[in-house]
Amino acid sequence: MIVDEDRLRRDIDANAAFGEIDTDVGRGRTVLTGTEANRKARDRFVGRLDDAGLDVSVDAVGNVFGRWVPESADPDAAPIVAGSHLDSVPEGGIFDGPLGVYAALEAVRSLQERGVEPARPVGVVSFTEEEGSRFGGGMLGSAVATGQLDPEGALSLEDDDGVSLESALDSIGYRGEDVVDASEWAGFLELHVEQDTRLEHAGVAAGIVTTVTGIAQATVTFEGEANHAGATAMDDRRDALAAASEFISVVERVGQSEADAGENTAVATVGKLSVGPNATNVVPGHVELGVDVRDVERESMERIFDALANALGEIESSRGVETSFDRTLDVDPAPMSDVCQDALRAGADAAVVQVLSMHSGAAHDAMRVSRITDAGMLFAPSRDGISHNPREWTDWEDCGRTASVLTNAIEELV
Ligand code: HGY
Ligand code: MN
Ligand code: MN
Repeated sequence: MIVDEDRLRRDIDANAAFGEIDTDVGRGRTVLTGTEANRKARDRFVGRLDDAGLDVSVDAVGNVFGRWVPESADPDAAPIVAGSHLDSVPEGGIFDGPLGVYAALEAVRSLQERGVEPARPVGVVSFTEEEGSRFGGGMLGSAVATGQLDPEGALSLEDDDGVSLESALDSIGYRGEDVVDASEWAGFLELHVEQDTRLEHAGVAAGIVTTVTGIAQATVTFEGEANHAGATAMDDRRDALAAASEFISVVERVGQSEADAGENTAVATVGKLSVGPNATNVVPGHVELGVDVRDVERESMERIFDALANALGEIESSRGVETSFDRTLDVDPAPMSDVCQDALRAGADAAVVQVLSMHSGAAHDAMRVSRITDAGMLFAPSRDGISHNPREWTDWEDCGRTASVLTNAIEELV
């Protein structure tokens, strides 16, 4: 194996301690952007970049970028960059993000230790707020790095308590200058856990991503009338939560029918909901929920949203509630570049690792980067396909094996 699997394991293990949650299944972490746990994870990563002799910079939205300019390289040549993210969802796993960040660093250390002489610089990046768990949306740092979101707009985003990204980054000392500009990169590679069972079921060690699914999210509200749960007759109610639950079953039904009609790549989810006043003896007056719709085809995502808009209209008239529907995220499906897919395939051949081509059902920073330069993704197997859950697990040998493929692919491109 051309990487030091043990050193990679130590990095991921140490990172897992930041924001570690108390769970009796697996190892979980909650590392939201701008928290103390996020600062510790960032500090450790910066320290490891320093140890490897990379020049480290932090940009205006906290993207951390390490740059290796070997003697053999033309310092002005466009770099090849690899990386991912260090933030997590609440009670997430320890590999989603950190595998890609630390495998990218391990690739550079491997190139250095084997005396490889790249003709161009190599970059390692950790993007801010990929999960969108605190400031909403998602893939925020990579959106700024690719000009799809302006830094000011990003910094003004607020969490549920009204805290801005700007003050959150200031509070941990990670609001820097300028912005990482991915348009200057010759290409970008992201190693990530598959978060699905296809590699495991096929018994194949790595996946090369063809297309990253499109993702669109919306915030939907239901305004009914809070009232006494005991004294209000059933037909006198405008129950916001009952209305929302009818909508939620439509989301599931429409997602399922689109999946059945296609290649089972369409998904639709309601994963976040708040209800007011949230008391057992009060008919709910207000509900706000988040909808997440994805597919590798834009058209099917729009068909799902059209069906949801119709359902809201029917629920409004049948239940006498008012609803609102605001798109909060909208990213087209992202084909990965042939150049990067070929480099990953060559990297797998060199490492004698069998690969499978597949789409990604999860969204990733690589989809943002693919808009302005060559981008590619490599998957490592996920045990039982579980992710966004402390049970998320990828064997250390698979981490090492896919990090070797990533390293070979970088070597192909530099
Ligand atoms: O939601 C996603 O697909 C990614 O984990 N942010
Ligand atoms: Mn994730
Ligand atoms: Mn991720």
